[in-house]
Amino acid sequence: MIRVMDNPAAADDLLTDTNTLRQQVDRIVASTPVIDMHTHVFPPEFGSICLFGIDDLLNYHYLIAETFRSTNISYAGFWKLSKTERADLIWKTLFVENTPLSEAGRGIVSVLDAFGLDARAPNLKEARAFFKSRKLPDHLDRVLEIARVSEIVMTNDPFHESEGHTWKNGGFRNARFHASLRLDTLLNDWPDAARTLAHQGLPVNAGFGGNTASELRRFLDNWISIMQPLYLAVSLPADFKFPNDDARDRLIREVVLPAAKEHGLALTLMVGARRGVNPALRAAGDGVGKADVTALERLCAENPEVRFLATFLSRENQHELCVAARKFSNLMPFGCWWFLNNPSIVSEITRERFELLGPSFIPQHSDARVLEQLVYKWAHARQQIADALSDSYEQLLKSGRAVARAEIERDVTRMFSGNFRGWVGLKTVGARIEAVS
Ligand code: RAT
Ligand code: ZN
Repeated sequence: MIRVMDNPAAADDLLTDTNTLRQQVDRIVASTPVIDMHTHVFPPEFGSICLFGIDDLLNYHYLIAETFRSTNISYAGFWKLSKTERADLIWKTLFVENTPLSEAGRGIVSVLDAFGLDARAPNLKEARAFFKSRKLPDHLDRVLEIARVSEIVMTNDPFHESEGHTWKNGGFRNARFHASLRLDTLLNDWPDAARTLAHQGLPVNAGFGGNTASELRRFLDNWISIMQPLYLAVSLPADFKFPNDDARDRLIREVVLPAAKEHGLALTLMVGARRGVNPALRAAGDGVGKADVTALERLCAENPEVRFLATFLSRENQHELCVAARKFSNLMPFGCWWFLNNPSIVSEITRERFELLGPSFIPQHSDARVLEQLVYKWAHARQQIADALSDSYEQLLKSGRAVARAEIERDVTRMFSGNFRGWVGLKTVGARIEAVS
């Protein structure tokens, strides 16, 4: 029985009809601006690594891996092609000769549809002409508007030369973009990183001799002041252990955690990638492995003053991650990462998280690499989040508690931006995006 009179102020607004409830949830989830807290998208100031348009969209490593399943081209033959030729081959293989049933394939269809382009076109002539005609700053605004993304967090690795030029020339000015300081080269490729730094004149060595740890702190401090990142981040292999008897453990304890504490920066861990399972596929050649969530629990337990954001790549780790988050309030689960970013799995994980964590998690990040991917990644994720949320509210209604529209808005805003804002201490409000009616 629904006791509407217990809260007279909200009684008029209570959604006791399930159809109306679902319509409201759909509308609010579709229109609430989101902070995309992990992407590989860059603003135009970053030059050639700011990817956009049909050729970059089709050269996405998700689609490259799928193309090899439906053609006989050799890896070497494929990589010899130009970007345009690869896009033509991917289009022909996945969209003309086959039906684009996969999530990455459907994503291209959603993007083309959003811009009024023909997803059944025999070639890329029309799509190329369209994207060529777009002025990048206006196009960026339009994409963010369609995707209802208010702010974007980039992935910025100080060892990546492609970014160096922009940072050396004063960085970027687009207030909707934020940096995150990525530590993959430092933590996963330590001998190489040590060599590169020594080459740059930093007195560090792979054996941690001399003042290596304090020099690395200086290196991080310097990049923190240049990038002003919202968090420090690293992707970790499926066999990541903590504690462990390796260089990564020392770097985490002696360099990364002290830097996080001193600068008040959250540490983002993305666990479960198995890099280079098939190196011939290049960026498309990484796999997935089940990781040990107890490593994350120990990090959270030993460092209560550090806020951790965590996502796991294996479906098998999702339940353990939820349980870990119930134990540690300095742990924020986020996103359905990479191979998990498929509607059926997003639905499953989001429902599991509602049941175990209520609204105290970040449901999704896009991981977009190409600007227009924001359009499909967010449209598709929003559909699953809205369905899962509607079902949760409906169950609540059946148990005797209706929700009001304002409460739905509060919950969705919390999950789409509030949890992240609070976690990383982000106060500025990005460009306001009007809600659709
Ligand atoms: O999801 C992806 O596109 C992967 O290629 C990786 O970039 C992953 O997201 C990462 O950040 O390491
Ligand atoms: Zn990523």
